[in-house]
Amino acid sequence: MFSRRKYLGQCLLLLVSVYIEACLSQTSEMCSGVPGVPGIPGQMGLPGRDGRDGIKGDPGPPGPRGPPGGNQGEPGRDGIPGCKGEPGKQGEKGDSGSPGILGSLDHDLHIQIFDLTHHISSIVGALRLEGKIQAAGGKMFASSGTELDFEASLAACKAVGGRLATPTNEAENNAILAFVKQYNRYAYLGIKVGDIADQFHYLDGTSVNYTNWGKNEPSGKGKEPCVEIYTDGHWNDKVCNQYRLTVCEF
Ligand SMILES: *[C@@H]1O[C@H](CO)[C@@H](O)[C@H](O)[C@H]1NC(C)=O
Ligand SMILES: [Ca+2]
Repeated sequence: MFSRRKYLGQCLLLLVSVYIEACLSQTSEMCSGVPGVPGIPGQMGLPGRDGRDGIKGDPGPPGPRGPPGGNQGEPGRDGIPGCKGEPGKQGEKGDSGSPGILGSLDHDLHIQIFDLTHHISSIVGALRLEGKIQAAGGKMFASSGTELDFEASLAACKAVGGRLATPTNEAENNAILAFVKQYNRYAYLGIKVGDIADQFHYLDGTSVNYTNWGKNEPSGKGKEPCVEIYTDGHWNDKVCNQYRLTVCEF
């Protein structure tokens, strides 16, 4: 009995000491044991999924030259300019250009032209007021008041930069008529018979597009190669050596 109880006591004591030892190892490092041997590494896992695309890399070096026989390449750039050539021969003079529009002119020039135009129209106005000038259809007519034969009248008008008065419509005929009435003298016109009798032309050879013949005129049948204007404005073919009022146009 005694020995069995003694054995149980020893067992109980052992249990208590093991328990205390276990409790102490949980609360103090002092109680940790020697590290164990490392385990065997595990097997390699499955490959991961593909990552996202990276940024574009630099271009690689040029490839090797290809075999001959390819298509011709683009033309190369121009070379260096060559030496200056000999000057060419001077060309013929061109036609003079048309006058530019006023808007493109210098401001001062514009004012000068304006003043000039004003002065000219003032002079023309004063001369018209005195009956020295008759204007019609862009032409101006004037008379010396003197009487000359046809050739001398032509020369007199040319000498002052004009032409012998030549009516191409009723307004111009009336402008000439004003001087004929003013001086009460007939005047020669710038119209003459051509190579064919009774065929009258302007002095530059072009055919007439306006006539104002009097009754039964022209009557000369080529014997009266010049034309005079009466004081009623009608025309008559006439010999050229008479003295008639000189009327010019400008
Ligand atoms: C004849 O022609 C001129 C210019 O060519 C013109 O000014 C004139 O008005 C013309 N006359 C007639 C009657 O058509
Ligand atoms: Ca006649």
